[in-house]
Amino acid sequence: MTAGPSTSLPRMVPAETTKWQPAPARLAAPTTPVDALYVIGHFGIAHVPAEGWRLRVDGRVDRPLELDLDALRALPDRTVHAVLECFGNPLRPDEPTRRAGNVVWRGAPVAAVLDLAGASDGPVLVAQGHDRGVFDDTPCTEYLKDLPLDVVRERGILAYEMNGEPLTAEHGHPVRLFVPGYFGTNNVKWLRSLTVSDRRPEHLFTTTLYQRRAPGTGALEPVRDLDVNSLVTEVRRDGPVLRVAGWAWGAEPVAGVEVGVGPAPDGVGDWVGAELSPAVGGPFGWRRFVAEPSVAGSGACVALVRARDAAGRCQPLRGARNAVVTVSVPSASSDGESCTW
Ligand SMILES: Nc1nc2c(c(=O)[nH]1)N[C@H]1C(S)=C(S)[C@@H](COP(=O)(O)O)O[C@H]1N2
Ligand SMILES: [Mo]
Repeated sequence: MTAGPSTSLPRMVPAETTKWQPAPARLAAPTTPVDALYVIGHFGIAHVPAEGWRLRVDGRVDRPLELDLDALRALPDRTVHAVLECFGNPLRPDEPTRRAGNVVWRGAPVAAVLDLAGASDGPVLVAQGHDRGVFDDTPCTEYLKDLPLDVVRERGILAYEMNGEPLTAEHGHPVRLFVPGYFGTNNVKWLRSLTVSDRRPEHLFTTTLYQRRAPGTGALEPVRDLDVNSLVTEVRRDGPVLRVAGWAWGAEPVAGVEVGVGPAPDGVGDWVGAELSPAVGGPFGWRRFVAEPSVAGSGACVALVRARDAAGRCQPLRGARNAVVTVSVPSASSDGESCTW
């Protein structure tokens, strides 16, 4: 990217906190507290002071511009309650992960800023972060993503608050891009510039990593829409009854969640439908599920959870990043021993 920065480079802390994930029980609340939300920063955490921060908007626009935080806050604001989820390891997309949270995002609509700049129809919007470093042995002078401009214009926000508080350094202070329904990787933290373009730029984080094969054609495509997925926050065994509760979400509305119990993942018999609550906060929030399947005998067993979306897609049993959750349930007599998943 050639656009010159209007602020000095941030302090980078390539610390251990670049990959942090809470215990599932910490995700029981409908809205995830910010300090229970997973953190991913490929190069570490950038520390960008709000003072002196500017967002640059350039490329195929009539009026390239720079906005400071006050100017951004003076624009009409938009609030969206939505799931943030990590696609997982970009080098191993078949490995399941459960990094997700449901957060209240507040900021300026991207559309307002594009209108101020007189943006063309794109079709690509390139978002650049202030962070830099080495990932997968590749030195990068920035974190870069490209997104379909029409989708970002329709529902993207330039978020300066999470759950009513200014963003923390870990989560992208002072401003990050957030596109409801898209995988975490697209939601560029420590945002520095938006560039309207007619093509996808080549970069480690645009055209190399975070790609997957499209079902059907097998063509490589960037990971954008969230898959249907679920996570378990609570498991209790009470005599012959098991109580399994958690959250389910996806880019498409969740249509059902089922729980199966058996001696081993391959030996699950009947799947029991879970009770589903309405999505928390709107169409991009997650839905609570609670199931109470019965357990035969008192021995150790496993419980499997799978969610299905309105398009009929279901979490696969294995080999995918959204593969079903398997919970190990100890025998009824093993007092004090807790379930693991
Ligand atoms: N600038 C920047 N933005 C980024 C990343 C990054 O490394 N740098 N990681 C992405 C990935 S892969 C995810 S899953 C989310 C994580 O957001 P969080 O740390 O606020 O939970 O941020 C995304 N935005
Ligand atoms: Mo991620």
